Amino acid sequence: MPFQQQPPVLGNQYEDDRVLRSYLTRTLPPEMLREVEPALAELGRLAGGELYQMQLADRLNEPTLTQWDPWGYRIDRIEVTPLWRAAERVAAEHGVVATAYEQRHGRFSRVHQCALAYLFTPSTDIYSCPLAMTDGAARTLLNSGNQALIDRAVPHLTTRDPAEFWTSGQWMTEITGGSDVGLSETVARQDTDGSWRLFGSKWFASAITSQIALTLARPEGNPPGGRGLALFYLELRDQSGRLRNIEINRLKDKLGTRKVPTAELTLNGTPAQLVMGTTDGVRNIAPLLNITRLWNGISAVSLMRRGVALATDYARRRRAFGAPLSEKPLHLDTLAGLQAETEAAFHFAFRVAELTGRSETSDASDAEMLLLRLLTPVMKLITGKQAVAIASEVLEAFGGAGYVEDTGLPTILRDAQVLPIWEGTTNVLSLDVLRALGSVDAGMQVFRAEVDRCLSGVRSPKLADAARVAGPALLHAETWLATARQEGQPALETGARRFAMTLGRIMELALLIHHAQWAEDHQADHRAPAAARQFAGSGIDLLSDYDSEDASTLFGDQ
Ligand code: MFK
Repeated sequence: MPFQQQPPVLGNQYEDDRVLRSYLTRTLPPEMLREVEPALAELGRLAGGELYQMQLADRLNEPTLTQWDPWGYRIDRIEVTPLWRAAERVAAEHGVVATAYEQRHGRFSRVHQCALAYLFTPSTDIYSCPLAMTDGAARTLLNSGNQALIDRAVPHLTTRDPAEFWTSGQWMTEITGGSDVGLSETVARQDTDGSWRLFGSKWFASAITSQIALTLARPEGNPPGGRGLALFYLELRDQSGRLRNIEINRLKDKLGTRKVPTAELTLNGTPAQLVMGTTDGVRNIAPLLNITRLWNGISAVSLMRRGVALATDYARRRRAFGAPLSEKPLHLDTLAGLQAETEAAFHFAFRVAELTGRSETSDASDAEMLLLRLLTPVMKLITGKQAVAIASEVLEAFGGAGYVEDTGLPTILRDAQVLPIWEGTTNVLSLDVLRALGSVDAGMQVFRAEVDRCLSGVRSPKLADAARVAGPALLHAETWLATARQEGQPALETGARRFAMTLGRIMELALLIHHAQWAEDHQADHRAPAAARQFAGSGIDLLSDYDSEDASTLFGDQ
């Protein structure tokens, strides 16, 4: 019988996930965990079973745009793929957005929702994109206090009924740039009856199948820059289903996220409503950005987890040089590194979920609000980078099979590559970290307090060794910040990415150690401590051996 390789297999993605289950056991009240576990197990079953099989079968399908009907009418109809149609229904029915707003478990509702999103995401080809924006739009409208819009849209955005469920777009990016949003050229004109119409174009409008969008436009006469923009709400279609003075010019031909219909749009007098005030659109849309950045992190760890789950299973099925890969010390060491990165990223993303939940129920102290503001961009930028690196290693762990499209593996890498780009690139978020820190020391103080909280209960000698890596790295980051502030803005900006990524790795290490000590004490688990030790040895201080003048020397005139 000729050799036949067994493919990797996924089981129930909740039941098989030691890290998620252990984390939820530590974090949630026991009665709440008992209540929510059946729904998590059901979604885990779907994610490892039907949805995964559907995802593999859907591989070659892509969304289509039909701009004209046979009689010459402009219709701009988008068809999404069968997987995406199923994903919308599953997402609504399982409350992947709704859970955060039903508030059955107060501040823990956000953790519960993120656990659902984490299970749902890797089998649904970035349907997390419209869900993230929908969640962000619901939060932004609720924060805005605009009762008419809240009554109109939020029940649809947060329902479990697929027939009533709406998704939202987030149209910020214009051809002038996706980062420097203050350059936006879309104009808002007010009619004599007080209503508003938008004129301009949007260059990267993701998941264009949404029913509503939040967008930015400059009311005529407003000054340039982000402050002169206003936040608008619009509904894409009229009652007969026609787009309301919106033309979809084309769909983007992207490296990954191929199932997401991302469009270039022209707004030709699109009716829209002000959400809150006629200025400060960037500030007013920030709640949406922070929620989608949380989703970005949850998506990053979920893709990392998927890749590592497949690579780990495959290592047991693949023999080379006389033994399964799972018995080869070097292969195991590689997998251990991937697992440690994934666990560290997991604890960081879910810590931001916890803080978000506290902020949404007014449980958060001022210090926690500041911590959330600081950790959200740090978490987004570090997990995005980790997801790309881990996805790349996962493909390598399969050898040539990881490079072959119909294994489904290359999609993980392509999709992961969007995570450091959208919702703020690594550099833009590094600068946002400086913005969040401000010019006083309060930001670094809450950061240090969080690290201390995590490390204060460490008793296990091996974990204590890992914890000792965090202290010097944090001191170095604090010293760097103080020095760079004295040197001025160019020095601060030059080192901002190394600084932010160092903060990210310090926080991941601290949270991982904190959980590992708990898991050792309460679950006799020696794997979480092993992950913490691996991670501690994998480079935490990225500011070391760095000379701020190298960049200008390399790119200067001489
Ligand atoms: C898988 C899940 C992921 C979901 C994907 C969804 C797909 C959608 C695809 C996309 O739409 S990607 C495009 C997303 N775009 C961005 O993330 C924008 C990236 N650029 C930035 O974040 C820039 O830093 C920013 C646009 C905010 C710069 O604009 P400005 O006008 O130069 O900012 P400025 O003047 O510093 O800040 C204006 C105000 O907003 C300030 O408040 P004040 O007016 O009170 O001083 C800031 O403090 C505040 N602000 C800015 N960012 C904030 C924030 N407040 C809270 N949180 C933030 N993150």
